[in-house]
Amino acid sequence: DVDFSDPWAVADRAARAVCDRLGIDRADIGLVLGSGWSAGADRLGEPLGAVPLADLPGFSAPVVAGHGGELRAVRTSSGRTAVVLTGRTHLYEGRGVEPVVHGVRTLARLGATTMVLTNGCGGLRREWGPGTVVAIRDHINLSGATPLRGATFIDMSTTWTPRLLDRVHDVDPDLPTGVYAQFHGPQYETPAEVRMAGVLGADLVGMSTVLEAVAARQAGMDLLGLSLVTNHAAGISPEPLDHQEVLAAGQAAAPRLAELLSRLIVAL
Ligand code: R1P
Repeated sequence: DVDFSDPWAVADRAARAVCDRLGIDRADIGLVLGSGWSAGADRLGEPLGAVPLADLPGFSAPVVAGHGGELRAVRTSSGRTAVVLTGRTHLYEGRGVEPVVHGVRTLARLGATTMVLTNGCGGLRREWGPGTVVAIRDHINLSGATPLRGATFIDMSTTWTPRLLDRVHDVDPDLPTGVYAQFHGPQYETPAEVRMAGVLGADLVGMSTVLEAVAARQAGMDLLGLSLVTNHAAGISPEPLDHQEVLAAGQAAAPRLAELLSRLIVAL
């Protein structure tokens, strides 16, 4: 395993490896594609190349079914370079918090100033059925972790960049916004935990995204978050939760998600 005692040094090494392997010299936009979103990588623009995540310093192959295992570079129709991670590392994998945010830090070192984080999640609102896409307006960190060390006091009052939310609404004026709460996982939430999250102001529950958002803010990046509601959260739905259901909702929504991302990437 890589030594993350200096996480930015590992990010520098990974960024150099990306440039060497893909023949690019920088990135403008970074994207992380979560559960349900990986098909979106195909419609973002002209492919510039791909490399298995496991080949890059500090990265490893995704363990979650439905996540892709590549870093891809794409030239968008507006002439910008987007670098896409088709999978992510989760806190519950037990490798610590540094690998969870390593993708965001690598993108920051590549020069990306805009980060798009996507995920599949449980929904607390009955009116948001499986397949609903929700733009993240704010978040709650229930993971018990942070990627920051020491007295690193960063402002989180506009973590999810309002200007980027406006751009999303230019593309789809009807897209709802919500508050995402990150649990540690990997067990799904209990009905009582979901009720707690709702009382605290959450609309969405999942096991990713928030720690990456903290790292992106530390790096000064603008941030957009998109959640695919794959199921109603525990207690909202009477059905037991199952990752197969998450995968099926993602597959069903894939063409719509790809269309949304392809329009967004030029609007950002
Ligand atoms: C659970 O079904 C898995 O899907 C979601 C949850 O966080 C969890 O890993 O994955 P993403 O958040 O990476 O989309």
